[in-house]
Amino acid sequence: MPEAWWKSAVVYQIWPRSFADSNGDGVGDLPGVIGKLDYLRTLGVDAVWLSPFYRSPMDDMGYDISDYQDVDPVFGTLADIDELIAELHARDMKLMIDVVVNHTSDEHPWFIESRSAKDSPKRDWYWWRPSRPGMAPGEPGAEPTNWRAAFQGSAWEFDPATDEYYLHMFSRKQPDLNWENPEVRQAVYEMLRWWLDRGVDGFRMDVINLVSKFLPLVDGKPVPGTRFGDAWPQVSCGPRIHEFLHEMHLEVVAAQDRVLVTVGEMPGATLQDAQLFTDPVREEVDMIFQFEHVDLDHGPGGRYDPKALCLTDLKASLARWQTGLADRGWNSLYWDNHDQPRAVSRFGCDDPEYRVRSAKLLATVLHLHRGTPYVYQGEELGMTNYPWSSLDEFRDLDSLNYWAEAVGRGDDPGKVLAALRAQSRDNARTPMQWNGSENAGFTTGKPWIPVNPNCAEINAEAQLTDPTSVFTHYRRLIELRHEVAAVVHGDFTMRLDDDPHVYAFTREYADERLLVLANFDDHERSVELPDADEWTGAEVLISNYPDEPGRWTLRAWEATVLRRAPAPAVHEEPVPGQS
Ligand code: TEU
Repeated sequence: MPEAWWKSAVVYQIWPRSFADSNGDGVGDLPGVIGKLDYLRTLGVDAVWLSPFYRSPMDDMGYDISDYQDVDPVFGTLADIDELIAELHARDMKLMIDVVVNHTSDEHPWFIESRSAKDSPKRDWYWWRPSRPGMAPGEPGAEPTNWRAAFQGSAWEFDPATDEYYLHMFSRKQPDLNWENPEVRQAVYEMLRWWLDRGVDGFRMDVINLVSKFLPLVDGKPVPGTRFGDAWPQVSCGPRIHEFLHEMHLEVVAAQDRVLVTVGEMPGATLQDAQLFTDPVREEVDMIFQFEHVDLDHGPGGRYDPKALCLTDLKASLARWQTGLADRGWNSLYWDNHDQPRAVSRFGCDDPEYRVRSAKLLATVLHLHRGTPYVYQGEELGMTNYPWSSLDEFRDLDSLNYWAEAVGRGDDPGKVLAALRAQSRDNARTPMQWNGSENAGFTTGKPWIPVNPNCAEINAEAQLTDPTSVFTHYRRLIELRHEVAAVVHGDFTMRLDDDPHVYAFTREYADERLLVLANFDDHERSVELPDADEWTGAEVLISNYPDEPGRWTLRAWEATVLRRAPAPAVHEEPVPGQS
């Protein structure tokens, strides 16, 4: 097999609902995506990860699928997907689709059949349980376990048709599939092979570490402020997870004669888990999306209890993953996706004075790590969080459910809104800012979610031809990954571990060495490296200041990458008389 192409690739994530609307209905669609492929070619990315476009009631914006083998009419048709695959391949880009197989929609025919009767042939395709012993079905507190769903409330929904409950780790419209049943697994593998036959090049697997649960299902530790318990330790990376992923690899991936890419989204997975999941000899997945670094600004109350990020924690975390997967396995690298607030507002500074600089700094730091970088739509423009001012602007069910829960228990609505402003997933979901017109060039109709008013300043049209733009900086970073072997393969060493403001590391490959220096602060910071002398005269590979970088005195949000050129080859003079 040739070397895995995804090791030197940069992947671009498209969340189709907010990318580009071709028909004026206010919702992004597949023809809209196809119309922007030259933009992606200009950026230089190698592959697209396309978030769900399948038939769906859209309770969770497409992560609740009612037909895995069709396109939702709001996004287009199967013919559009075929065209997208062909147009991507014509531009030498790959397509990774998002597969959501921990759960289906409650409107999927499998679930409709399953819920119809206790003796339905598909009953066991989902997790059905009677009420708690001694309690009447449907009575509050009679749920089979005390588990809380990721989107608040109980993880069990009572179904009066058969007087039993079904499990849903996310919304009640997302019942969990029972992977213990081999028929379920075979149905999933068959569906994935069908997509490979259509030409897709790989899969991003939604919450795939939840498909093996610890049995029996038992109560979790109480979650403060709720009447529920924590389900996570019982459903995450259960005893059969490696077996299931290996089986999926054999049934779906190994049979192909081309190199595919698989990435498992795995909230709660540890580095030790990742070392197993991504070890190539185990044949499970190529890489995982881990959450450790994006959970560092969560307080004791979780996502909606945000606290300031401590840079030394971030450095320690990412360095552990770099080192931990250095010999076996592979990292995925990301700041942003459709579930996270915008990185520049969260880890950088979205104040106009430092927005561009800090967006470039974050990009530089991430793209110089070892692993496969993921760019989320709009990140390459330095798009920011939205200035939310009232609840009616939000669309995400997680945000709306959190509001209902928190305000319902008496939390101050102002405080709840502030938490959503910082942490809502809708920050990532406002429309892509193509130009400075009223709807940012996203739609000619009424956008399904508000457009960020800063599209007048932050938009693709203005940045494409500007050599100082965030877009141009990303483009150059992507080029570096393709041109400089040390960026892809180099060993990673964290430097200045305890410095609270400066993120510094080296990459080393053969005789090529890179030094990355980044100041996460609006004040000048100086750095002292014991081997500073060795970098005298080193080439500046990329920097976010236009003039000669400060080197050992870093200005506000300055990021620089230095390259020590390989030592010139020594040519030995042939000794006369010897051949
Ligand atoms: O996300 C899984 C996940 O655990 C989170 O990132 C989730 O957004 C968070 O718990 C909410 O607070 C995946 C998808 O990426 C997400 O969009 C889906 O909503 C979720 O699975 C269910 O399919």
